[in-house]
Amino acid sequence: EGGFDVHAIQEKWQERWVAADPFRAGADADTRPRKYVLAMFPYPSGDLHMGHAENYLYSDIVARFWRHRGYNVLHPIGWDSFGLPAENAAIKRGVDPVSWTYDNIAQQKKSLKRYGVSFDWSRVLHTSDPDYYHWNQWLFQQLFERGLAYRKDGEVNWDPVDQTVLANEQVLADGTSERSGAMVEKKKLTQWYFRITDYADRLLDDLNQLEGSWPQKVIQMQRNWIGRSIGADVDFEVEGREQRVTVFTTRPDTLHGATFMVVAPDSDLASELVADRSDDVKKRFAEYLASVRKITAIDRQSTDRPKTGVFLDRFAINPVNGERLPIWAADYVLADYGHGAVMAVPAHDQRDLDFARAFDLPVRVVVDTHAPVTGAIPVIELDDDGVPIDPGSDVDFESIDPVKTGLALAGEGRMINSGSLDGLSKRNAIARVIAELTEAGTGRAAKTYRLRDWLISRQRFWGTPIPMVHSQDGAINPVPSSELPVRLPSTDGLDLVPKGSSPLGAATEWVSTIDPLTGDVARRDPDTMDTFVDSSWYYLRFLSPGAENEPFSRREADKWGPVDFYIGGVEHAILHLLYARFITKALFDMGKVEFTEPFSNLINQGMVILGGSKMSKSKGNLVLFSEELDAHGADALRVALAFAGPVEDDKDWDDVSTTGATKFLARALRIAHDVSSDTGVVWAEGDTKLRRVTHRLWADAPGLIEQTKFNVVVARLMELVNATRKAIDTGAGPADPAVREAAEAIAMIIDLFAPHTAEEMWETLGYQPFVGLTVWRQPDPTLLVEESVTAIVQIDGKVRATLDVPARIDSDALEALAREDSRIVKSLAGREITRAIVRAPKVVSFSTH
Ligand code: ANZ
Repeated sequence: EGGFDVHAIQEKWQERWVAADPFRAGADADTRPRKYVLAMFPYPSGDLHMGHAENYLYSDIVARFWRHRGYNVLHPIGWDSFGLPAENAAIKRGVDPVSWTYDNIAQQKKSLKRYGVSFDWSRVLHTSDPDYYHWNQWLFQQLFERGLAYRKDGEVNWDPVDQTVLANEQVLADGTSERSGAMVEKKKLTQWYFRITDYADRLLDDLNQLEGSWPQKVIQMQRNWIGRSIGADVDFEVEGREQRVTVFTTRPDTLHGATFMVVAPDSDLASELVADRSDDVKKRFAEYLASVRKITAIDRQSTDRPKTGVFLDRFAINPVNGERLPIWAADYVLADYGHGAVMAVPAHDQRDLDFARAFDLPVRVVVDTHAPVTGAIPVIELDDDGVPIDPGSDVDFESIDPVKTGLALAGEGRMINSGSLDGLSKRNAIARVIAELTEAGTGRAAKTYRLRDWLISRQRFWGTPIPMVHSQDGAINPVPSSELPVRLPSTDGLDLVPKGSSPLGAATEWVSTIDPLTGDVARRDPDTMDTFVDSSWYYLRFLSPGAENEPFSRREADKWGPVDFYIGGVEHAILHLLYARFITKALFDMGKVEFTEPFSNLINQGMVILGGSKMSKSKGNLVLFSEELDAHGADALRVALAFAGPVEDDKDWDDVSTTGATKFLARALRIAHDVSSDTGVVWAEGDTKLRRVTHRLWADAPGLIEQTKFNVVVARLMELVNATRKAIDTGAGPADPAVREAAEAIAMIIDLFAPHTAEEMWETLGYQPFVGLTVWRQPDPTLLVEESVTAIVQIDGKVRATLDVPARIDSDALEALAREDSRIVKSLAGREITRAIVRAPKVVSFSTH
């Protein structure tokens, strides 16, 4: 189409790029300022799809843009090549995971090269290469030395289909596995964890630095995930027991309203509390526990499930008033949040109220939610259940009694029935009670997080071996650093089908080793690391791709880090970004980097969808990248995608027009052919109208790209191409310097979107390659001043005034100016205008009869 051989042009420039390597990041001697542009690296599961096409287009636009602004740009690419798809293919089809992975990588590399992305190909990494995962092992041991990697016995999420544990983050809201879709089960296992909770406050507080540079939605998702609650820990004595029970509460102000205590049935505490009770109590508890184990955590917290529970035949003592509180076990209290126990305040907490009503437990109001926040302290009397009977005000307490209405009083008000707290506001009551508890040694201010430690052990074979050895006496020691990397054994002859323990455990020779400390016979840890470990620091490895004695060089990290622009899908809004932020902070604490946040700016692109729905392999509606490249060529695909809409929006592939893009590119290229190839033009002269269009684009393009309004820049290029064509055909003609100036601007700016076409134009215009390395021109300010024209104003066919107006004035504004003009007002002499014909910007014609 358009008379140009798109594929020939594409191949020509790709060969030249390979030969000259123009997009390699500048070395030390390069004095230009630096920008580090990174797109999330792909997973090598088969061919790339249009979502990748979009991702790498956007990072390429940004990378090319900063080069054109005179920066030394680092734009690397690698592969996130460990993980389940290779493993599942190996199991299903009996293929070797190594060749499956590297064949797919080769295919994806080929597509990205054909796409004309300006990567620095000298820095390619694959996380499944031993010289990469070596440093995962190093990282693990560094964290281990600092107590940030540890083993814990605990309830883990178990995927019964993939037969592996999952991080909390991999369990979806409906309780299914993000990977296999199976309903996730709970299982007790000893596993390795990274202590990300030590960083919870920093991970939360540092989000403030990212405001305005990261999508607000992502910041909010991270905040919610970390989920910090501020309140107090309160210690309760338990009758007949040495140890106290501690509860976490966000409402210590309501402590006088506690009427019972609830513990999580699946907590160790619950088992301890029933251990010395009667057989009957023990039996009822055991039955209840068995029924609870079948319910997911999500269902357990749902407010509309009927409340269930068992009385444990024990009593706790309220530290502020000595009251005896019956202790129950109920599933609405979770074992792994806070301390797995709550002080129940049914008057002010809905779940506690539902439970109290179900089991007929007392309810006591301690916050008068109708009291004015200032003024006298209300005096309220209580009935036997502690319910106020005489409000002493207009409020009809019957109508708000939680026991009758079933509605907890969650609002703010003044404290009542609370001893020393009476009359205080919530805020002051919280402060007072925390002071009193602290003084008495029965409580303290406390924070609780939703965030859990990061479970990193996986019972899979295509991942980084955990670099630890277990000796027969149970000691666990790191493999000496001189023996790293611990390489994966060959999977030849191993039964790879998941069985709940790592298949690597069956690689007998590999597993048996020697304890580095004692010299005794020992076993290697057979588990591998979660692949999110690999991607938590890969952006640093790109800085020192060949480093043999360290994961990356501190000097290079100081020069390039952190990443200036990080571009990828919103599906990574929580896990990957949180882990990368955590590991960056841990590396900062180790003195390995000087920054604490890995990604200064984050851009989330929308999805490429098809016919309104998500593309997926299972639906069979994947649009394959390599096929689209064959059909349309790289540039048309790139322009069509860039033009399809705002970066963050989903783009329906049905609406993306490669035909329009192809025509536009042919028009641009034809302009280069039509103008003179004399590079020595001076363009102070020439068609001013066209020059204004060119210079307005020079003025606006940088800001538009920085705001990621890529589609707007494409539209503005289309405007410039059309204006140039018009000047060639019906205006100043092809020899006009302004036409050549416009053609050069088109080549330099279109390079962001259509680099092959841009290079071809540049060469046709008589320049040496590469246009991709040119620095953009500055706009001429005199050409940006709004052009003005003279408009005439007629009354009944006679010219009565002339006006100096902006050339781009619209009709309404012009008519308004004309009506207000004093000469016109005078000429009208009170007559009424019956008709106005306006042709902006030149003529306004009024009739008065
Ligand atoms: C007494 C109280 C009175 C509470 C009141 C709330 C309102 P967030 O904000 O989610 O952190 N809680 C504590 N540990 C729990 C657990 N393991 N499982 C279920 N619930 C638990 O919620 C904190 C509140 O949730 C705590 O404050 C506690 O109930 C409950 F008017 O204590 B509260």
